[in-house]
Amino acid sequence: YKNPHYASGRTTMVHLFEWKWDDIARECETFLGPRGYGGIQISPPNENLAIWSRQRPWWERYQPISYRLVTRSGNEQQFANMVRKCNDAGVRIYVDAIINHMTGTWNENTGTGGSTADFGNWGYPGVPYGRNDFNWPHCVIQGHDYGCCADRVRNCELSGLKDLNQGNEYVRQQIVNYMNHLINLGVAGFRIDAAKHMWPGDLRVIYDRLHNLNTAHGFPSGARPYIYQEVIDLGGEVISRDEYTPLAAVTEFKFGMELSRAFNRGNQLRWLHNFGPAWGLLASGDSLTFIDNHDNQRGHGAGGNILTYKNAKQYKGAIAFMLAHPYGWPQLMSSFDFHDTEAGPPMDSSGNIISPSINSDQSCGNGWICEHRWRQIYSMVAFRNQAGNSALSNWWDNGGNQIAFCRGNAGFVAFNNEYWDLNETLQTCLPAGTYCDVISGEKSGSNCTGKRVTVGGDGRAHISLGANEFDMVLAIHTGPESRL
Ligand code: AAO
Repeated sequence: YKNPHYASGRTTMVHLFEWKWDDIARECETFLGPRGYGGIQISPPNENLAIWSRQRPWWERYQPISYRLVTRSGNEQQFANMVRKCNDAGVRIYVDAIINHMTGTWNENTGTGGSTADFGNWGYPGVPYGRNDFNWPHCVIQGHDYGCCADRVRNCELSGLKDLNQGNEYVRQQIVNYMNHLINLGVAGFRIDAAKHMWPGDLRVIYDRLHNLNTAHGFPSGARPYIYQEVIDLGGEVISRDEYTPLAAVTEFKFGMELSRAFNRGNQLRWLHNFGPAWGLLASGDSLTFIDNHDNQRGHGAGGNILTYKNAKQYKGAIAFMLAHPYGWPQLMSSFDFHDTEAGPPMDSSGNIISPSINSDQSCGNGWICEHRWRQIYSMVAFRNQAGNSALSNWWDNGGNQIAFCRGNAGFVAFNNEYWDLNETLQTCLPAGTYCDVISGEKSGSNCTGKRVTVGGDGRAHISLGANEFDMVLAIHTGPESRL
């Protein structure tokens, strides 16, 4: 369950938060496939409660009302079409699976596909679930439970969301049926939402009943779905991520927290020389890595002081480090612009999501940020693909916030997070030649629109990164996007 089954040479996925299936299908064909992206985490595809009383917030999608594939993102036919087109473009689909719970209690009770709920009786006829399918007696997780009481964290409700009992055979089978339906439609894996709130033994039973990936979508025979479990573990709680790594991969929240701190100048970049398990991070192959996610970019979930698109220069620095560094399986965030932390995606007055528009410079409009379309970000996806499995080598630092390193003989990257310029001749490890920096610009025919770097026969090159430049990163590699 720890292999993403990316198409060959691909390494990185992006969370297209609240995107519609038709838009994702187009994005796979026109941008993500050609640019070397490996996969997409999609918003939950199963029917959720439509919460009009809160102006259709983003978080209504974390309130399941049935497993029918009907949401604001689209219906089952659109879903199937998206998966087919993305797999054909070499881009895998990973589903955000909400299997810990159903909705909370609200005054309104109709879902995005017309299913209803009878909250007082724990009734979800669209599945169907009834009172016996939930944990009993009824209780709600309190903040201090995380420090003392694993049984309460797993058997009580997460903020009032009706808590399914995955120890119940009927419940397990409904969940397995839902996930297998998605596998049959060609998805490559799952994010397991709120995994901390489910018993590892129950999750193991569910995972082991999942089908192999669908060979008609290009997966090798016998391939198991990629599973990464959302377990927030910053230390100090009774439940540890280590209870989940024997099952499948885990979201590593310490990763983005530490890199946000460093690129926010709360810690010197030079200390990153041994970033990875030496910092208390999971083993690399177990670790789904990211800077921000849809929760902590807006103050939900864990964290605080997480870098996001709102601090663009620092954020792009942290993202470049994530993508240049060999540790983990990286995931990028692709956001819609927000000021109100509860607000849903761009939508019209009927609640329909408004598609992103694409500007002439490849960026998005209509309220969508599309970090994955920022040159400094997609260029580093190509860098990571080019670097492959090569080890980190030739670490250099100035004793403070200027660092540089190589990836085998494939890539070289430098960072300047000081208040003064970086001007050094450094060992790049690359073959002699001329390269375009893929951060300040790109290759255009036989020219560079940004900086040009000349690597000598000894592998050394003069590197310049001004403190006041638009970006704090310089990156060159042996792929066709950089080598002249
Ligand atoms: C909404 C409303 C609620 C309402 C509820 C029911 O906001 O007012 O009661 O509906 O009707 C999302 C939103 C929720 C939303 C929910 C359903 O974030 O606001 O509730 O949809 O619509 C815990 C879980 C973690 C979860 C996170 C948000 O462990 O799994 O809370 N994340 C996922 C999704 C998320 C979604 C759900 C789960 C539910 O990614 O989008 O919720 O499907 C500690 C614990 C964490 C815990 C946090 C927050 O974290 O460790 O496990 O996360 O507390 O309760 C420091 C600590 C850190 C600590 C943190 C916060 O950073 O180091 O450990 O402080 O205290």
